[in-house]
Amino acid sequence: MSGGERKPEGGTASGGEQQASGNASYGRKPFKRSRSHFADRVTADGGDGWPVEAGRYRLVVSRACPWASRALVSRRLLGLEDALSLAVTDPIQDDRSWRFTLDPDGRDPVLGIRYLSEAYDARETDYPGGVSVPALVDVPSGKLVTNDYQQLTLDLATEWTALHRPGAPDLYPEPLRAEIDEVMEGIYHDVNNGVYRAGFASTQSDYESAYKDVFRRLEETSARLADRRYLVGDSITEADIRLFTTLVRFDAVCHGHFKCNRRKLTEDPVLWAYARDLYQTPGFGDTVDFDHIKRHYYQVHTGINPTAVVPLGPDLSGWLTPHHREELGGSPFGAGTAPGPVPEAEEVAAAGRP
Ligand SMILES: N[C@@H](CCC(=O)N[C@@H](CS)C(=O)NCC(=O)O)C(=O)O
Repeated sequence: MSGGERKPEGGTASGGEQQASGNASYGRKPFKRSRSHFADRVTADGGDGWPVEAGRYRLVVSRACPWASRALVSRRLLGLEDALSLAVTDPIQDDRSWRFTLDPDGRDPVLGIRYLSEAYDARETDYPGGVSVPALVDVPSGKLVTNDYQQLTLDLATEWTALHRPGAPDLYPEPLRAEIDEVMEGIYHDVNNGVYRAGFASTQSDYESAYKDVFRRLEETSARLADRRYLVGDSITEADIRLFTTLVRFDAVCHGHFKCNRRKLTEDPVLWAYARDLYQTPGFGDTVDFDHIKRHYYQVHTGINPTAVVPLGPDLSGWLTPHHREELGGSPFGAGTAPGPVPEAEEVAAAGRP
């Protein structure tokens, strides 16, 4: 399939069979997210052949993508910017999927490739599946190592510790893991993926069941967060990162484009304050590009937005207003400290910020 067409997630208007992307599909069948094909892990002991090593790997993301955005936040919180370099794709895929058109000559300056698919092809000839972000690429060989977004951030937190900055928080503390996993599982099914199930549903009943899951879980989560600053324990964990990446997209894309419109994020005082608190925490909001987010969803998913017109709203100014969540106690980084400023080359353009 080298060089061949790779349809983006939700990109077809077809009501027919499953689409070409290996990651997601809709037609008359319920939206189904397929599992990551490449699940090698980069670990401290290099058990899969990929040892943690400063400068060896490149993290390829789209700032539009919630799954990739988890890794963007983790990398910042853990201070891995120097050890793990970053490539940001154009938020709009073409028929060969994610591309490096934001870079000079349309080529990633480190990997020297124009399409992320070239790293997939370097790893596996005739790989038949879709190309997805986030992706971790081995710089010396140009080969994709993993596109397993679920494991990737857990490994950044627990396997990359030798390269963490001084004062990096523990995002997956051992004693809290069972609780974090349980919270994340419900949030994954009902919220992170629930909004996609609602948005890509092609039958009324699939849509309604996903919609109900989304709001039932958001209401439960709102109640949980009413008197505690973070989801688990007293500090930011992986669970907060995963909830944040959907909440920050909620009013911009999930409410309108994905028809999750029972209420906006801004209409739930607890969740809205929680999301603002995280947005204003170094390492969260400074990775978010609302311009990339809106253009990606509304222009790429032509199956559900055939005109590809991108809405001008919502008004983003509220993201910077006081949240008062510090009154609930807890401390964002536990015994650690806040990350330093965003490296200049990684700053989000003004168009993507409130
Ligand atoms: N589908 C991926 C999860 C990450 C994902 O879905 N990323 C989206 C962007 S938000 C993607 O790259 N989709 C492929 C495409 O749209 O071509 C997986 O299961 O590993």
